[in-house]
Amino acid sequence: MSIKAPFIPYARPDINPDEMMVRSKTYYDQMNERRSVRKFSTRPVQMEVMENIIMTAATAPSGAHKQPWTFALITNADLRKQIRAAAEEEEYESYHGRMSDEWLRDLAPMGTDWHKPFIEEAPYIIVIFKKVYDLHEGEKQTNYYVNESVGIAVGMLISAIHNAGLVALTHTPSPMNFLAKILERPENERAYLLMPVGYAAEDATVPNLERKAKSDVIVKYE
Ligand code: IYR
Repeated sequence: MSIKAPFIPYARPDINPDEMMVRSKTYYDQMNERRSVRKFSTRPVQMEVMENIIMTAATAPSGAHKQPWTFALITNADLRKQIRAAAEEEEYESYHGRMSDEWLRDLAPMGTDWHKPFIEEAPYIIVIFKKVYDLHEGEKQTNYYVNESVGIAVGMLISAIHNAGLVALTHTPSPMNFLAKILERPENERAYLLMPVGYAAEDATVPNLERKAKSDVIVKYE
């Protein structure tokens, strides 16, 4: 574990209220530009950029600081081919019977289907694994709030990707146990999400969606 000293002083540099206002608005405007993209360019991205993005995600808070995650960063063509084939097989079944009519109706505006070419086209695939428990020298150790912890880390991953000028898709092939098998992950790891990362294809489009208004998002108790 990574606690070095019992407690150490901590302070953030003081930001004056005007600058705070500007920063909060600038960041909101920047994040409000983010969109999930389903068509990727094959244009390369530096490995170190990807490492920085992932290490940003790994600064996330986690239950008892257990950091219950592994980020598989995949460029290997053969693995991508296998992952795409397995994902498309599962997704074909989902779109042809496993998903309810209501679900398919709700998804129709997103223009999704069972084809997942982005798994081979994007320069990187990140598969995020949650560690349902830790394994230390063959001994099981409990992790806490694993879904919350990994969800927070993925949120931070998405912001880091957007901040770097790249795009991503939160892809949830279902079921996704094939990922741990193909990537030969240890028994304590379960796939949480698959995320292609890179540049949007030049002809990429996104659905013309609106986000909820402030009044629909925030309920104040003053
Ligand atoms: N997992 C499928 C279906 C899907 C489900 C939801 I909810 C989405 O927001 C998008 C897709 C897929 O990835 O296509």
